[in-house]
Amino acid sequence: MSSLQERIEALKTQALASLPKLSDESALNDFRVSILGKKGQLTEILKGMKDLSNEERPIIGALANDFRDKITDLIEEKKQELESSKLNAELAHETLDVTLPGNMHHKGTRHILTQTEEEIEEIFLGMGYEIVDGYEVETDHYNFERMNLPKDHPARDMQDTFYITEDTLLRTHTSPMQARSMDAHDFSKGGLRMIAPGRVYRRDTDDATHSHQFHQIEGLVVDKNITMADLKGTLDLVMKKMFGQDRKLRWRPSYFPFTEPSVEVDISCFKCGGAGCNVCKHTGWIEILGAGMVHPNVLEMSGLDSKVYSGFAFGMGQERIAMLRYGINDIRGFYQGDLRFLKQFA
Ligand code: FA5
Repeated sequence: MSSLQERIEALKTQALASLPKLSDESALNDFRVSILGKKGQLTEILKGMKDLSNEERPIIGALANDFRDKITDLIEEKKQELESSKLNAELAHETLDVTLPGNMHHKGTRHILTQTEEEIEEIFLGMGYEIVDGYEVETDHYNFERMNLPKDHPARDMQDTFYITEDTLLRTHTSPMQARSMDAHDFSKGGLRMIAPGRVYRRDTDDATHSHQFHQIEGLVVDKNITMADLKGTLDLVMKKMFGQDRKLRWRPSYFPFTEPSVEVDISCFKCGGAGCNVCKHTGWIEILGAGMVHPNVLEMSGLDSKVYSGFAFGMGQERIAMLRYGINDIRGFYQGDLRFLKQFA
């Protein structure tokens, strides 16, 4: 046997013994370079080929080629084996439990007063009303004078408020939107039907049912031949939609300078159904809104002929409606931002 053949056989024995012991890809790469690289052991051995006889050269060449092919295949196999065991180790380490709860994102909810307002708006939109926005900072002119409350009118005392200047104030009710809507409306194209929700202010002492700032929804319909029957039919329908078909309404004569006749509307108590309890102060009824037929002076101040046009108007307290619907016994809960209160209405 030639010495080259012996060296190849020895290299083969040694390589086959070392290969299984390699435990990572960089060791495997070093191993490959040490045998097959430019300065590798097989390359070195083959340099001796030039000294062989013509008979020996093809035999040794075939032997070397065999060894190179075999060791190349084995290195490739080992490489794949190392890669897959590395991947398996990573997978075992990074086990993902898809049944674990995810990261919950807290989702807020609309305020109960907003929800109440939207429900009422929905009902009126269904009846063809438009929704208008008003100004919380209002003029004395629109808040009082155009509502038939001239300066020094004693009924102004019922709605004292915060003044910014002598003629500019925080509005005490949403009623100024009656005058502003009539001013803006083109009556040659037909009647006016609107509601105006919004925040109002009064110099009231805060207690369980009163706040110095609260919300109202104004309603106004002005057209030819509007009568009190229209007002009664409209409010009957809206209140039954809000509070249920078995609720009864009671109409009491009242006084507002901007309506004539004026009424206050009570609803049969949601808690006792009319028998009398602590919620309705043992009367069976709870006051819910003020309303009436638009005073001729208010129509005339908007340039309308009160012999041709008539209308009805109403103003309801949003907090009052929400309190009645959900049995809330303190108005201050709406404004304190206590999540324990607010989350009940999510
Ligand atoms: C008015 O404000 C009239 N503008 C309503 C009106 C409009 C009558 C159109 C006729 C025609 P009143 O002051 O009664 O009326 O208030 C109406 C509603 O607002 C009350 O029924 C009540 O629900 C609510 N409200 C009044 N004052 C307070 C207060 N301090 N805190 C909370 N809600 C209040």
